[in-house]
Amino acid sequence: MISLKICIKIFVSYALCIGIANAHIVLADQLAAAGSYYKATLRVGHGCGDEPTTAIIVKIPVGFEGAKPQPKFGWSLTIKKEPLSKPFKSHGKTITEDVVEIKWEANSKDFYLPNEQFDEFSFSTRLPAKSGPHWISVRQECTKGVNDWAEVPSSGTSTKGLKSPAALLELLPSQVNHQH
Ligand SMILES: [Cu+2]
Repeated sequence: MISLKICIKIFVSYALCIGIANAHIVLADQLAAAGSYYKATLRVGHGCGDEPTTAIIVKIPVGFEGAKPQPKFGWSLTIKKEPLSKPFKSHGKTITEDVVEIKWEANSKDFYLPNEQFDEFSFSTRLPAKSGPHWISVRQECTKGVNDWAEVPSSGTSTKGLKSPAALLELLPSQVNHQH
């Protein structure tokens, strides 16, 4: 698996380096403003070994509010909700439970994602207000075998040396304090 490193300079003083693995499961946009509404696009670069992908299951991290999947033709959606330890307000209503898991599953083998191809699975969410790195765990199921993209480095944000890292999202401090 090849990976290269790119550095992005934001504003004058804020520089971030992010490892872009062209395989694995990574987010198309790995930088976002804390507290903003964000479209998370998970790019699935390969199958399990040579086996095609049959399902993608995303664990929505704590603090990511109101996650909503983008449907995919030929794939069924399952959305799992759980009660929140800290209810929050949205559009004047108190939200007491929220989405914790989204699953896309191919309806038949016609829709399996072959190892030779890539695809994207998206959901929208409101991001936590606190800046810093967040890791999104993804389970990839194939006709044979499973990849658990859940490894997180003990410190920092480099995924070097990790066999199946979780998808990294870096939240930048936001100037705007918008209450939706
Ligand atoms: Cu990979």
